[in-house]
Amino acid sequence: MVFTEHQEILVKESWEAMKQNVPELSLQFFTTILEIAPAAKGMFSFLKDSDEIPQNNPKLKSHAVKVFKMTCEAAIQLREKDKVDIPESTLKYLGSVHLKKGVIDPHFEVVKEALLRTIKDALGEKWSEEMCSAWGEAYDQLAAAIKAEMKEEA
Ligand code: HEM
Ligand code: ISQ
Repeated sequence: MVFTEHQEILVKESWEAMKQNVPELSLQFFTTILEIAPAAKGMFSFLKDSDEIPQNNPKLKSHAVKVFKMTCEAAIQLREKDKVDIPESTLKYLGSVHLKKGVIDPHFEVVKEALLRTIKDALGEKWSEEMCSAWGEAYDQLAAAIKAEMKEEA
């Protein structure tokens, strides 16, 4: 599938707007993941031992931001080179982290849904269907790269 310049711009611009409010964004993202899949809670070290989602956990924030940033970077790479191009070392590391935590393919759909819902909530009237599918496509390609690596390592 061709990733257009317009799609790249939609992703980049919406990320620029959203990153102004990282604390809220990361909490919302996480809350949505757990709404869709409550059982995922046990997988995350920063959630395991608390009843609620910690409001001010630096690790939660920085990881959540990485998911957004990496998806945004994937969009740029798709537009520039028609493929997701993550450094081998990063991919290997992410493959092993997710494998070790017991992440399986259907989980990727949960995170996708949560990501897209979070974007919609964050952007309000700036949100569009087209923007949503641009993020969705970039995420799918990024997820495919991580899943492939996980299968290699399994
Ligand atoms: C950790 C990204 C999908 C669960 C991480 C980390 C990153 C990341 C950057 C932090 C690694 C570190 O520095 O230690 C991504 C991206 C994804 C994705 C880009 C999809 C494209 C998923 C899915 C799940 C998941 C589908 C399952 C619900 C986890 C868990 C950790 C983790 C449990 C470890 C957190 C901890 O306890 O420290 N992920 N992830 N991830 N991810 Fe993902
Ligand atoms: C890690 N992997 C996937 C999704 C996440 C959401 C919030 C924090 C960390 C994450």
